Amino acid sequence: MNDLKLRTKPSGSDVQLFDAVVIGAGFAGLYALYRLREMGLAVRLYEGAGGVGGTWWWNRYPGARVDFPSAPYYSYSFSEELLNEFEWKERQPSQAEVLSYLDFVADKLKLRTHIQLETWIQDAVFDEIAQRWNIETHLGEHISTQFLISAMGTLSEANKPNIPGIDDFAGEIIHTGRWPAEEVKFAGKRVGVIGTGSSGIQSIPMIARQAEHLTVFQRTPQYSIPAGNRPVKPEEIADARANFDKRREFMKVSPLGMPYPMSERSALDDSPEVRNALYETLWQDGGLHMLFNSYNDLLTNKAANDTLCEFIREKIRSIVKDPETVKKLLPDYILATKRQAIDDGYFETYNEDHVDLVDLRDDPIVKITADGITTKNGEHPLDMLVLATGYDAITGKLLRLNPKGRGGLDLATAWDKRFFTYLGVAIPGFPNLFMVHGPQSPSVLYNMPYGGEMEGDWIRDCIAYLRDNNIATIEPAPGVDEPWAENVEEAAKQTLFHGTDSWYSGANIEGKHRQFIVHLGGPEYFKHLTDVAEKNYEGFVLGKESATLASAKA
Ligand code: NA7
Repeated sequence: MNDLKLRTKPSGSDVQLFDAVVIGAGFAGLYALYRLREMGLAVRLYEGAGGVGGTWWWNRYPGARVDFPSAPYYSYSFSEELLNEFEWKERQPSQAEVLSYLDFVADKLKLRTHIQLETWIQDAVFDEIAQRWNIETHLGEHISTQFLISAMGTLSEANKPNIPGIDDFAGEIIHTGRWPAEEVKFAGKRVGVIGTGSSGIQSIPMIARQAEHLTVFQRTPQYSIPAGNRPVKPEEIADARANFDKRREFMKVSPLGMPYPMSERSALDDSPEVRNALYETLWQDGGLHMLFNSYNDLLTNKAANDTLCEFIREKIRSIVKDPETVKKLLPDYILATKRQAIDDGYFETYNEDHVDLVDLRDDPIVKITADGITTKNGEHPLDMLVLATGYDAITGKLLRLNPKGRGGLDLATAWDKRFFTYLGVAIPGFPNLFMVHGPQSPSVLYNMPYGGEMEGDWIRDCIAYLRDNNIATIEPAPGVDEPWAENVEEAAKQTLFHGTDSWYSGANIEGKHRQFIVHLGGPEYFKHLTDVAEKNYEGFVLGKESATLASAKA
């Protein structure tokens, strides 16, 4: 089967020809489009949503915002012009502000004419004779492209929980990752929220402000840190603009691609008094940087991690008044090994009389009915249900597309036993398919806009190399995925991430491989990418006889 040559679709005048097709108009897809256009390729970006923005288009749930003190750092780092011309308003920008930034970028970089919105790619098959990808959209359009770039997002395939009766609910059901553009009204309604990850924790206080009654269904209590959001100060923006180059230097060496220095001290170097005083200062300031500006071993040393766990548990005890609710809210996993949440008054919300917390570990959901949720211990009548139940993260969207590579082998079959890639950017058996933020790349545990730029640059340079050397195809050599998987595993083993069930390791989706799919090497990872390129794409098989470039024909 593997040596079978497939010509998958008849070519004809209705087939649109491109050098490269990018899927997804988030940070990563827009950047890839920009760079590939810049080198003169015929490129089209397809996006299912009605606008650019990717995850920031879909996640309009109340309270959605960037989770580290980021303005102006949760943005593209490559262009001084973009930094100088966009006026950030909040330290941790809201979903609406990030979306307006990406709209500004799409206009500024003149990307819109190359973007086709409201179009889902529903089929992608590699044609081994033409050495090109044949693509079909949900509108029935046929496209032939030499290169296919997946920038479909890591948190884009919503997880609808498999709860008996979920489709019987008579009220409105909304997933946080598919939030409608028009305002959702909670006033006068009995609302249920399932899930207390980042999305639940951000939205619960906002929903509680309006709803007549709110019931939160919690499976795992979380450590959450105050967001500490505030208007960005003019001097912070001025400083970022004045230190454009310095900021990029910092990001390059930072383990997480962040533009500020990280602590170099162990949490165990300080006395409990000194340590708690530092935690208190950072807690008051707010934001995820509490994890990195405090100590350098919170994610590598369990004893160090325990110190911050206990500090936050103590905060929960002091904020929440009802002792039974406190018990339900106290987390006991290794802090930050599940996605760390930030909040705006989350724990305080449980002091409100109209807010109830159901601990699903003691009182599990039995079924959803037309009128609400039935748990082991009772009925919870609801008018509206919010699913803050997360995503089939990192691999979900690509697996839904399920591209077919050499010999007609589809991705779901190829990844049947485990996820494998080379460098997190390519998959053996799938020539000329590149992923940005793919499994086994740093993706969600790195500054994503910056990581996306570096991966986008690598893909651009790779395509330029192929073009300059008259090479038609590139794909990982047989066997290179195994050492790469070991490399990913090795980096994870240096940390505490291995100890926790999380979506980083597929534990949130029934039947998904239990495999840690985030590369934690940070700068090491990007050095590896550069080394491979400098060695003329070591570990890849390069196929001669270049397919004619659509741009060359034009
Ligand atoms: P997460 O972090 O995956 O959180 C999902 C939450 O939903 C989490 O509390 C889950 O509990 C819970 N969950 C999932 N399935 C169920 C079922 N079947 N029953 C009860 N509870 C369930 O997704 P988020 O959207 O919050 O966060 C993703 C964000 O990370 C993204 O938006 C960025 O802000 C960063 P569990 O912990 O698995 O026990």
